[in-house]
Amino acid sequence: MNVNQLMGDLEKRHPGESEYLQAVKEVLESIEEVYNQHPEYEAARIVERIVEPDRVFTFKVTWIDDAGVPQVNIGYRVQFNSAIGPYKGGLRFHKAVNPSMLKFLGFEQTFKNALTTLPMGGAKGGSDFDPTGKSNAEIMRFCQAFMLELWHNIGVDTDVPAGDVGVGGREIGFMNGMYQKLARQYHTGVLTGKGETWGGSILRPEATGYGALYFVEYMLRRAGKDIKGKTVVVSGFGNVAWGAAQKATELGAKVIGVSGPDGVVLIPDGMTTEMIDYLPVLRSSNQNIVEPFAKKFPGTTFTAGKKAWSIKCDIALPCAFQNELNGDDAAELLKNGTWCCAEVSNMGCTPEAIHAFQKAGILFAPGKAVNAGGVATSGLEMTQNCMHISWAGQEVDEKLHFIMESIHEACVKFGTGKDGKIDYVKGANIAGFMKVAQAMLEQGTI
Ligand code: 2IT
Repeated sequence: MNVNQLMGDLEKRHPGESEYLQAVKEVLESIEEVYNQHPEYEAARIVERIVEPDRVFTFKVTWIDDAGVPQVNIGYRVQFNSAIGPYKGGLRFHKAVNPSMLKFLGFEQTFKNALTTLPMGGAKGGSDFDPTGKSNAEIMRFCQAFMLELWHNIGVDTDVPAGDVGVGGREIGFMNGMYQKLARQYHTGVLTGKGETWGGSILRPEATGYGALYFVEYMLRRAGKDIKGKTVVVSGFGNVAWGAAQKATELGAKVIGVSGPDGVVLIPDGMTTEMIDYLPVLRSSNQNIVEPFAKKFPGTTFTAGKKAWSIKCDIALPCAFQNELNGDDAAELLKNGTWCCAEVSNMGCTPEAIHAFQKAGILFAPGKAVNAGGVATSGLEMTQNCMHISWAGQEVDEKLHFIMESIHEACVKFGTGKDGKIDYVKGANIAGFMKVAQAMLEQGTI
């Protein structure tokens, strides 16, 4: 394999799709050495086949806003790879959604899902619909209009969407209701992230954040460190940041910072239960600003225009969006003594930031390993739906622990260098890639 040539060819075919090309490049660079030891992969042109999505659906979504005015958005579903199971992955509603973003996310999802130990292929979808400032009724009408197109292409054994940025339990509810009406299919397993009374798994809302902290615990334990008493900063204040803040606090860490697009809030004494409970309230207000947090809780301070990474902390947890932590942010964190960064968002760090962390030798782990507990618990939700049962929280939590531990072990197995140091990026990429590549090889050229 020649990474430069492959990237050149891909760029010609997908010009300007920067996030997608960035995600592919990171994986190809990490797997190059191992790939070249497998002539059978080269002969089957696995790498050329694995970087292209199986298919991309694009559709118009027309809906009526509260003023009675018709609005038009674009909807997408990228079915990336089904070698190890039905397509699986979230839906993102955000104004910046475009084919590049969804292809990068679908590509990442393919390897992440392979790491979970569960049989799920990779997909992603969403729309450039911006939930900011929308009423509940507008959200409902949009979700229904979106499903009016999407329902043809999904199903319990074909493609199972879930939430992502801008899509939580409320949106999944509106979409599930419309799916059932359109398809006249009442299986509970067509979407995941459902409410507990209609097929949702206990702990699915918390799972991304909880799983991330379990992974951080395994990583710290291996490095002879402990999370107790350490300072943690999370970015964002959505579902992922909420679960991460909750579990970090429960494990004895102090969450001293949270951020939004408008700025950062410093919480000198660490988050309280009341503060953690306030995060979903703030999120569902649809204003997309974090400043009200500081207004609500005396003793915390809001700084406009600053990022979470300006706060001095031991552990940095990007929980919001791709490329939210760049080279300058990494330099600032390192200067302030941060010694661990785990991506909870997908591709939360730029290549420059990752390089800076690795060069400094601090603990760093990539999103596809750290945040895989979310989709893994979606997989557990699918299992419960197919068995027509629901597991107790303890059972789901035990399974989540087991999955995160096995992902950590896979990273250690494939990422340990000759010097004994673990490169979690390499480990996660090789472990995920090898599983999908082998599955593709055994199923022929299709
Ligand atoms: O990025 C992700 O893994 C998700 N948004 C969750 C996907 C899922 O199917 O639960």
